[in-house]
Amino acid sequence: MTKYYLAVDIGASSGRLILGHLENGKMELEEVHRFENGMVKKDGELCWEFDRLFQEIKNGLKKCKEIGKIPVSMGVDTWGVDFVLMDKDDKVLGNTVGYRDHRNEGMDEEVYKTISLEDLYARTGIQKAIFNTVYQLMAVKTKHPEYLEQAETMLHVPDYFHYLLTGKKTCEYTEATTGQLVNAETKDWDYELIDKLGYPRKMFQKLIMPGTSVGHFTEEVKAEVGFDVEVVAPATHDTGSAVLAVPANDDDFIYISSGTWSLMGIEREKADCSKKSCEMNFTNEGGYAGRFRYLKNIMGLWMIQSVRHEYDDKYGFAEICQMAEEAKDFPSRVDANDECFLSPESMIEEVKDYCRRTGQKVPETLGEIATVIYTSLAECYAKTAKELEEMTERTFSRIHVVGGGSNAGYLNELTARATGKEVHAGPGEATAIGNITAQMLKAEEFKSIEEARTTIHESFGIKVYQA
Ligand code: LRH
Repeated sequence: MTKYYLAVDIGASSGRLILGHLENGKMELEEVHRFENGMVKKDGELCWEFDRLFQEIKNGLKKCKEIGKIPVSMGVDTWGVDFVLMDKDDKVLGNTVGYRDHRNEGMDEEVYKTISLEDLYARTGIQKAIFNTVYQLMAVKTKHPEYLEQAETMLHVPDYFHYLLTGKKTCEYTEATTGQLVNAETKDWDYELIDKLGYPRKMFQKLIMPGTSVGHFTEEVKAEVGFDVEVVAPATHDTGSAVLAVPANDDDFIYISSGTWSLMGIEREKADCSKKSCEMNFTNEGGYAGRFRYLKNIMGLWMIQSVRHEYDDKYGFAEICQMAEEAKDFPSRVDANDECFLSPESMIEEVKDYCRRTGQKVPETLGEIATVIYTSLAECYAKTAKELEEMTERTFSRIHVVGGGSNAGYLNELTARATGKEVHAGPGEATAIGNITAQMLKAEEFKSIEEARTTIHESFGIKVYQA
């Protein structure tokens, strides 16, 4: 009997339920359900719709039942840093605010009244991003102290869905590290830091590692979807799952996990929490099997997604790539890591404004705007590759681009040219594949990560772009 494993992979712009199984030594995928995601305004705050997303997860589970493919196990991965606080009756406190909301502005300064940026980095190894959980909790503490007083539990987003499915409260390690409250040395919550900042210790659940069983469906979920299944935590941080699915076993490469964000870096056994690394703003995110992802968050295709949205989603990504290519000689560039692009009212206006402010030619057409974004991203990749080489005192000969953004052929070409490195693009569903892989490793379908990565390499088409 075929053994199926189910990945629930929810990114900032869409969610998917994907079944995976092994057949003749290859991994096969089947998408059973897909739905939209995005932050919506509620009471003036940018919020996630967790109730709707949970219903979509259950809708997808029902489809598994309909097609007669009940998985051996399932696991949820999502983006990082966001969380819910729950009171003593497990009721969510306040709005389910997302990381792009403006409540975090100025919260870095609040945190630095207690601990400096450098000390925070030395303990956690996590790069400064204004939306890290550490700053978001400070926004809650400042604006809604009553929520922190009432909070009994904090769950990150994938942990929250695991809780809704099983009734079990856990905090998975890879996702937790993105919050900047986990110690890079001990790989556990940094309770000293948590105490200093005045966040209630009791709300932080015991950390579990990817591959740990969370539990079985609650009676309610069982009754609604018509079956029971074991929930196994993958690397619940989507980037952690995506990097587990990089189709290579040597170490001569840099990866880019390309989706809403571009996460560019390497894998390491030990975190680098040095002052220099802090200054360069590299992060050490916790990964599968205790490895670290040493990388940089780059604004990524969010900029293109936002522009596309402002054109009423009229054009597909492939069309936008083509329009950008037609406008390839347009000369202006933006800093793809500038905070002004995090949550602007209008991305189109922000890009134009940036060009205006910096005395460059202002793009007018969609193709011109897209080419400014793509070329700026590729240049940012080239700069980051150089910095990675400087920090590690070595060179890397190729770049693996994985995730949905690996389909952006024009960007891959630009990346190869800007970095002078071969670009290997694919698999596009790396996050779901990594999620499934963690479950398969737990079920001993693979003996090792290396075996899993060899299988992934042999199972999915990878397109090579020469430098
Ligand atoms: C990518 C990602 C990234 C985080 C961001 C909030 O989806 O998980 O790694 O920094 O979302």
